[in-house]
Amino acid sequence: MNAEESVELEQLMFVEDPVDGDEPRVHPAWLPPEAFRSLGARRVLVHGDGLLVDTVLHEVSRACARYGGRVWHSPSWDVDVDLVLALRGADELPNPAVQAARAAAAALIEGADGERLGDEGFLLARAGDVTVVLADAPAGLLYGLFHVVRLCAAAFDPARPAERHRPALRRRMLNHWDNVAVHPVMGQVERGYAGGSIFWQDGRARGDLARVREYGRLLASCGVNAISVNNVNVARTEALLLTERLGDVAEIADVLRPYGIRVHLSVSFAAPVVLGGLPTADPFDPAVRAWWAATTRRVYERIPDFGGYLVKADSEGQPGPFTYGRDHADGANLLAEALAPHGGVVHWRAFVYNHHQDWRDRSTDRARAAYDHFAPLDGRFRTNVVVQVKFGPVDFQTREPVSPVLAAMPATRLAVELQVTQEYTGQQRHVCHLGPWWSEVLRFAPWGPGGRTIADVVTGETAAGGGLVAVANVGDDVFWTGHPLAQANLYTFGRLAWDPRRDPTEILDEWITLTFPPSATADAELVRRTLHEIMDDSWRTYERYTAPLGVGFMVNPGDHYGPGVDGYEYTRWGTYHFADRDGVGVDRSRASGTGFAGQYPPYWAQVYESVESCPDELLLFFHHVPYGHVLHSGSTVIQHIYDTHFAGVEEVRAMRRRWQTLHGMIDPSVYERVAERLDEQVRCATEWRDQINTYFFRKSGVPDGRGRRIY
Ligand code: GCV
Repeated sequence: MNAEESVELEQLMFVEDPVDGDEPRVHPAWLPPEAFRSLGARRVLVHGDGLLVDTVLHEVSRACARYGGRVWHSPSWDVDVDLVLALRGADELPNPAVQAARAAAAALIEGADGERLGDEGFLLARAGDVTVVLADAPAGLLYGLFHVVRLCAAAFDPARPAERHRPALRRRMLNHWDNVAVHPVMGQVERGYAGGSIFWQDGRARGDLARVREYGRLLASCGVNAISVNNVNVARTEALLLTERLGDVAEIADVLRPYGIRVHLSVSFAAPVVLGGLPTADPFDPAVRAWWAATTRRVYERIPDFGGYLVKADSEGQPGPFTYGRDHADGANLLAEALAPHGGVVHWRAFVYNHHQDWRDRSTDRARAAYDHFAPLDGRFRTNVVVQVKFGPVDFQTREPVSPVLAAMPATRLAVELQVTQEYTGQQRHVCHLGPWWSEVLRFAPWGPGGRTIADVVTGETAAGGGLVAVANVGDDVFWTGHPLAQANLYTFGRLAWDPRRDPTEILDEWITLTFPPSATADAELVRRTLHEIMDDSWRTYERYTAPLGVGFMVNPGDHYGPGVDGYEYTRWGTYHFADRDGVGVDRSRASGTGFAGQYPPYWAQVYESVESCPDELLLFFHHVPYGHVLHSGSTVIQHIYDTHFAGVEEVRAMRRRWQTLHGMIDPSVYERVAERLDEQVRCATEWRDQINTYFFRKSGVPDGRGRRIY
């Protein structure tokens, strides 16, 4: 870079240009050019070197070219600047702005318990008239830059007090359930609701990775630093990514590296057999261990910063250690041993259960399975194994208790797995902002109120902490996520993974400001207020018109969209509600049920055990009760079902009316896409209401106390 001049504007990325001659533009999500207006109008000095510093320079250059600012890279002479972004360890320069910035920051850093900023942390402070962002490593500078973007003009407020930021979690990861070869049932992206994969198409890697690069930029801006690029259900073609097709993975890693994102791979436990031609994949077989060691070495030769493996084993038909009479610690440790010399990790999923259950068998409880398999293994996993636990004991339902596994393995690194892709929460056709739900999970105190929380578990206040992981929700859709408002779930995940204790409504507010920048909106306040009104409580609205009181899984089998009250009732999947003429719900108490309630530490075991103390919203998860049972709310179960279903549909209609007030205020293509999806949400919520109410009316014979129409 020529220090004599402002940095040349590099080739514009495709946010400004169509991806392809005839294709529609791709929506910039929460990074529209306008979000950079405040930054782009300033005089900016960047000091330091490295791949991610180049990314910072590129971002600043692009913003300045658009909005009239200037950028310098490590000038050794005096320049008047508004913003300095500098690496603390970078060469001393006779540049007064950099020196002043360092001096202003020094006291602050050393004064605050001497804690260093770490690889990803940064400091923002004012030094005279200048805003200073300092970091110890290039990734910190990149996160600091995006912080300045989020703050807009507030980053330059003379009265702004100094701030230090560090991610609470080291690994903030998205799992893509993308298939390389189109799966005959699950398609290109399993549980994907936003078109095809941005990585793969029709059996091969996409040649053009511009979109992946743009994705990396979006992820870095909200704090995500790791992704896995293929489905946890690893079929033949996908298995080859580990060996023959490793080059494709390397290309993706190359494109994401400038944004601080490491690539991980889902692998098949049977790889030594399927790819290596060995007769066994037994973790105790020396040839198997040697195969994993050699294969992993080759992966690191090609991708030196490769993150590690993700494994779904002995689950829903995937191979695993049970075949060889070994347990999941044996299986996970096999891969961990191969990754350890290179600094990689294994994310080993705890989603293991019997998916060939007999619905007549009331003693087997799918909710118990993860704990039964994994809790006894606590302390047996190598330190580079992260046991990845779905947040609830069953399967990403709209409401479930928090998985008891998360309180049962103090000597194991645990990660919580969330589902950003809205498989069970409206499939990106419904507005369902999941931040409040995730936050509730992260704030849950499994040892009792006031005690340590799930956020503490994943950040490492018990064992080393395994991080936060989520199943991704993007595809090649022009809005990335199908429903434009579903972008907020992706953004919120990243921000919660950076700081799991943050208020999700505040995060949503950030997303609104970035996505609909006030400077580009006719009535910014109206837009903000309306979006909060529509989105803040939308998860609870979704809960109201779907399966009641935590019972879950009243969805259509297979695609999991829309009501199917008995869809899973007589199947092998272990997800039942047991509704009869007298009552509904699953008895999971120790006294008379499956005993699942006893998997919690004493405080919650006791709360969940009794019908009297169990919270209303989980009542049917833990108990089978008569329709006339009176809830803490004062309503009976049956009347609660009717009331919430009528209310839920009204709330969705109100969402649609509110959205209509934004007509003409925002990008017409966003307006139209959301409007169209809200029509579908009203239709589908009405269908839910009528099927659920009618089902329970017919079962119970109890009429609605308010005489509304039930079919
Ligand atoms: C990737 C649920 C989904 C499956 C998914 C599975 C999992 O059962 O419906 O599509 O498979 O969870 O998390 O492994």
